[in-house]
Amino acid sequence: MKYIINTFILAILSSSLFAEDGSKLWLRYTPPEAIYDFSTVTMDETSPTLEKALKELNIAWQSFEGKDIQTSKTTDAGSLVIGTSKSKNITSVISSKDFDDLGNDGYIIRNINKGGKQSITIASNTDIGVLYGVFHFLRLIQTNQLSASINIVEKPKYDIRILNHWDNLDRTVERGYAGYSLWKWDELPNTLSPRYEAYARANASIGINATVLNNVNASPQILSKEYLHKVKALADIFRPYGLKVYLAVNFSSPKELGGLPNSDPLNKEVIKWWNDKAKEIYSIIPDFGGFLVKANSEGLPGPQDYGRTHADGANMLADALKPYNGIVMWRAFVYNPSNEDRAKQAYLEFMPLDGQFRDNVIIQIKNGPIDFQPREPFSPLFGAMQKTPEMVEFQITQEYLGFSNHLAYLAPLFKETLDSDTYANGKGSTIAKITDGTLRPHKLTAIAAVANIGEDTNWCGHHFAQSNWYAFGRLAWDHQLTSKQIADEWIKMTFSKDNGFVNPVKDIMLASREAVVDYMMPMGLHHIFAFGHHYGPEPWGDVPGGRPDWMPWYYHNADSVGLGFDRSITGSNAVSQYFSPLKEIYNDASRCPENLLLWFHYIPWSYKMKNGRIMWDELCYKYNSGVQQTRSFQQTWRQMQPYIDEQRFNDVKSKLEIQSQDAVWWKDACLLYFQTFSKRPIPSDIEPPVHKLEDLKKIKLDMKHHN
Ligand code: BDP
Repeated sequence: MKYIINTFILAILSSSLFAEDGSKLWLRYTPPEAIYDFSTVTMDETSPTLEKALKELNIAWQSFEGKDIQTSKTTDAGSLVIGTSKSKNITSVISSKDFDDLGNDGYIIRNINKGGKQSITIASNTDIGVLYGVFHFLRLIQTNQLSASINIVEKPKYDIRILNHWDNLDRTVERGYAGYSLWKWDELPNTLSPRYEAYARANASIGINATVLNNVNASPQILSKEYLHKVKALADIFRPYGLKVYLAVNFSSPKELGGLPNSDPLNKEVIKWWNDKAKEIYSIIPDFGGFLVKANSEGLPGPQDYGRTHADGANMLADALKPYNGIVMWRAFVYNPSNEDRAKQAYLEFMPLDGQFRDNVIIQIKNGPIDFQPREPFSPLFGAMQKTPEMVEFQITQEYLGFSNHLAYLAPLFKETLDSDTYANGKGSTIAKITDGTLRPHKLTAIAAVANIGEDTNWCGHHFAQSNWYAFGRLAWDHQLTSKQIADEWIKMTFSKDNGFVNPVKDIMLASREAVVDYMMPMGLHHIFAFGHHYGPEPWGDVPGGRPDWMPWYYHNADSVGLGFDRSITGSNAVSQYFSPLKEIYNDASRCPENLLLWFHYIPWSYKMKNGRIMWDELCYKYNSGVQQTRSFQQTWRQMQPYIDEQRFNDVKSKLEIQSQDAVWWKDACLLYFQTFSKRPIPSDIEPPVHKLEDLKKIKLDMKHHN
């Protein structure tokens, strides 16, 4: 305690009520209650990454104290010592044994008493670990959590923590709602936007160490020499922040870009083309990460075009990258318009290939078996492929959760998947433990998410959408953090540390994803979005001649008797893809979790729910509760005005208004439409619809997209 009083400088609380545009993300460094004195930082090494660590400390100190930090090579001068296990300053106070378990990215933050002088030491095996440690230290200060007895040892749960940008070369972003792409391909490699470094820095601050720059629906052009040099320019900026570059590749590149007659993975010329391309890439970008591949999915080319398997395709690319330690992330997002339930298809295609992939291939699996819906059960492929490394793909961008208009804090969704027990290796085989190597040691562990980042000043369109980028990074580092902890630290750093703000806003965030589920698709309903753009409801949607598995009716199956998709043993039998006891639980409507009931079962309108209500009534109450929640978010937010700057207060206020109106739109559209089948009244104690079904059916938003 004495130590805190001696060395901590009390800072004057200054509330930031001036306008803020959100561009600083969670790196605002507003002065906390107590600041640890790091006016002089001791460091006896140098490297581009360590320079970034110093630069970050300087940004923070400038913001806290209005002064630059000083640096010193000897420990006598400063009360903050940073360095790697090669530094003399570090090895004189931390035993080499302590570094054994840290791996590449881990670090120690420890208060060390040397000859009566206290100092905080941030140490790692590598300079990137030091940078991560510095960000952790600054986070502790900003959230008022730095204690005198600090002794932290951290290392990430996954080796590769990667963002997937769905950015096209013309700078549009597929499913992006925050403006054009950050990557200004036309100007690269000569003109370098300052946002490239800001992007890398933000990622490093939450431990994200990898990024796929381009859309999975990849243009072959990205592999041209011209573009590789543009990619190199970005990689050079990202490198000191530990951020590795990867590319999504089009499987037909040998044909489309290389002019070969085909792209058959067993064709010698094709193999040579990829080998040469890999060599070229690594000569330009020596630490290039590898490829992400979407093949034979939604009309994209792939090995099956030549009668080959996903393994044939993935292995050919893996062999080309192997000499350079590159990897292939091969996506399992595959489905065809067939009679087979779409939810079953990835499993059916990939299970027979288990054990056939090279060891530098990892299968990237969307969290649910369909497609990033507000709620899905987890994909049954997790844990099922016993011999193949698997990674989760989340979607941070809110394609199916109200774009950048709706406040939906997604940590609870991410956690729901990661904490799901697959029972693959018996009880306790959570997806987190399967994919992070705890239960099955694999050479490769990784976790991915589709980014929500664009050129908008506030990066993500909605100020609160920043929390989802943040939450993904934090969970990729440590999936045991709770959604609440993550929200708490994000709010304190992004908005205000005042409890009058933190607590109510945290409540909004924690309730928000469930509210979206309630007003869009409660009880396991899914994919009843408007065609193409997926904004707003269209349960009646039908495009004559269109793919059935892109139509809402395929999923909801409403008729005069009931609602839902029968995936039980007597239905599509998708339940059988899960391990026991889940398959039995999901198969039995009375045991199936009610929040997935209509996912796994076709249920009569009059079916009795656990709370005694009939299914139709419960559906009405759920939609209504979603609407009421958005209203309560608005009410709470209105009271937050005194705590934060006007600009962000107003931005969020108007987005909450849109969300609330959209929630009513969803409720009315779904209830009025389903009522044409159920023929039952909407319970009198819920808000009656304010729209007419005919009017809602006429809404056609001008947003173009293929499915
Ligand atoms: C779907 C999106 C589509 C993507 C596809 C994918 O609607 O734009 O290309 O996922 O993940 O959800 O490949």
